[in-house]
Amino acid sequence: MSTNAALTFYDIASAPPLKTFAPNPWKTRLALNFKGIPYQTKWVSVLDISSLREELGVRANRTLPDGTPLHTLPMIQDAVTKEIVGDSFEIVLYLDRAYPDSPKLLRPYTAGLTAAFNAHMDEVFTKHLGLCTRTSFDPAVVEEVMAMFAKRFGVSSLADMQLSNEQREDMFVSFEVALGELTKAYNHTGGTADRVWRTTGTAKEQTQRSGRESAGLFLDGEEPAYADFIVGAWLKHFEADMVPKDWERVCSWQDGRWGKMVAALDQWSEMK
Ligand SMILES: N[C@@H](CCC(=O)N[C@@H](CS)C(=O)NCC(=O)O)C(=O)O
Repeated sequence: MSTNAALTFYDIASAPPLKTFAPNPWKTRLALNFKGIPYQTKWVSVLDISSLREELGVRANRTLPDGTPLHTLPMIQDAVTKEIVGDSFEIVLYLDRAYPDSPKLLRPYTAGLTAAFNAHMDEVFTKHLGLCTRTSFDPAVVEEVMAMFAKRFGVSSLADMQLSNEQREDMFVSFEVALGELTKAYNHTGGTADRVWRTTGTAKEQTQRSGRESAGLFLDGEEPAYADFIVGAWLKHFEADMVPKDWERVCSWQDGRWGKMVAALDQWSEMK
């Protein structure tokens, strides 16, 4: 782990050994590694994010339903430019601007489109977070963290939010459908052709699948753009916080696309 890089990346501390697990910090980790920018990680307890941001004078970028500001990570601090950026998408804009000689995260004229895609993916994956039944938070703080989340959701304990087997099964189906919709973007078919992702069902549906066009593992072929890191970051979160057999189920969908994609992101996943 480098300790004297100019750029500091603040990530949420996991259980030891420290690793990225939360989706938005994953977006930044993948982006920094892809650009090859030297950096050091500062691991922050989720309970200390507010005090850290307040100390550094970085405003909250999320608001809870009751209007309370919600302080989050990732955040980066660049000792060269003296800038501190505390939102994963703003970090991308900053990195492409401040490090113009490194590979671009955003292709020309795609910032707005990618921002909309980011918001959409956050919504799609957040809706299925109930399938993540493990947690990567440090056991030393996990009880306090769960109590904080329960308070946020207005329940006395997160156990009150546990899904029944039937609800869980429905959520799996909904998640498979949602990732099927996303597969249409990878296969460049537009928005109507369900046959491009249905790998199960009647024989008729299966034979319809021939003739599709596949772009490859990433949205636009072999080279990833930031939009791929958005999807990859969320997948990595599900991989970390799902029980292995549930993650394997996700990996079996859509011709195994998601497991292959996560494996392809390994080269930009190093914890520095
Ligand atoms: N819009 C922000 C959202 C960041 C965010 O929601 N981060 C989560 C982790 S993925 C967080 O720090 N949560 C702290 C908490 O919920 O207390 C960004 O893209 O950076």
